Amino acid sequence: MTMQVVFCDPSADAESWVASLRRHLPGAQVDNWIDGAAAADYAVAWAPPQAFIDQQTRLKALFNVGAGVDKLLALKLPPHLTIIRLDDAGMGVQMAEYVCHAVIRHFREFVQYEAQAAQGVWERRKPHARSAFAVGILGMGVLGQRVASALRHFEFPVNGWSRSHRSVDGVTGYAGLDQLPQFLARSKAVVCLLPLTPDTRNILSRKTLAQLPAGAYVVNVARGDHLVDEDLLALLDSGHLAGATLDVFRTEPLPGGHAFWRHPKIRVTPHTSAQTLLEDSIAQIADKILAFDRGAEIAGRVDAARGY
Ligand code: NDP
Ligand code: OXD
Repeated sequence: MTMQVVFCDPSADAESWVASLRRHLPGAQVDNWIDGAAAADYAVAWAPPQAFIDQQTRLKALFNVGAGVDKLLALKLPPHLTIIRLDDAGMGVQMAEYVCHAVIRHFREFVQYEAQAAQGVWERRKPHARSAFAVGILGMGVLGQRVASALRHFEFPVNGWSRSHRSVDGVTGYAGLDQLPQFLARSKAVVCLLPLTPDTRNILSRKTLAQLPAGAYVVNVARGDHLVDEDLLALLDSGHLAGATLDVFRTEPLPGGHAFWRHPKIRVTPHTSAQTLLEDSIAQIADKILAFDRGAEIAGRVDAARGY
């Protein structure tokens, strides 16, 4: 029987994605989903509508075209649906360069140098001790580990926080809520790379951000709902936090009137820290579909009960 694959991403250029899937899976029948389409064996989808899930009743697995599955898990899914998320697929290196850029920009005081240059001021600022500038990464999964290794390349001390204990070369590991206060107190910059789950929603709040050392810097590249916007603004305005680089927001696009756009200590980018790359993603998904179909073990299985 010919393998049936259905693609569904209402925000994508479906023609290009379907064409790439067809190239990588020449033996399969690949179609873009339309309402009422026949049920397929495998789905390749990003943020599909509930009707897609309700109609695709015989899926052997759904391949999520992204690392985060929060939007997918917010749907009503059949309890035993196998979900596989993207595993790096070219996002790790992008995330590493984005986070290193944000951290180094703050650590090396480029903002201040730009202000000086605008005034024609030639003045060296006193260097900061790198060994005293530990960067804390919330979420030491696929992307967190890639970012950690890039930061280590620049010889920053790195702290990592995860749900379970993880031993990562060159990283001081912390796990669970019990160890979150120590992790925060020892991190001069904090980078959020957690999945959005009931346990991690609002994790960057006044309570946690106030536990960072005075003058700390915040980078959120995970999901907007991790951050309590008003709490960040209050701690920036009180002077406890030095600044923030934000790539993700509760409402995207970030509404025109949102205070983040104009705050002098906040830098905003449009959910671009690690973009999903068509060819890398489809190559990975196609390989995994074939492996799954022959019964082989594959990486990136989502545990829906855990939320990631
Ligand atoms: P992984 O699933 O590989 O890693 C998740 C990490 O978070 C793991 O280390 C996990 O701990 C940890 N974690 C989960 N829940 C908790 C918790 N309650 N307490 C402490 N630690 C927890 O995900 P990825 O690294 O692939 O991706 C991370 C997120 O990045 C995605 O979910 C997505 O939201 C975001 N993202 C953003 C992009 C952007 O462009 N802005 C692009 C791609 C992803 P443990 O190791 O113990 O399991
Ligand atoms: C993802 C994203 O989760 O693009 O992959 O945010």
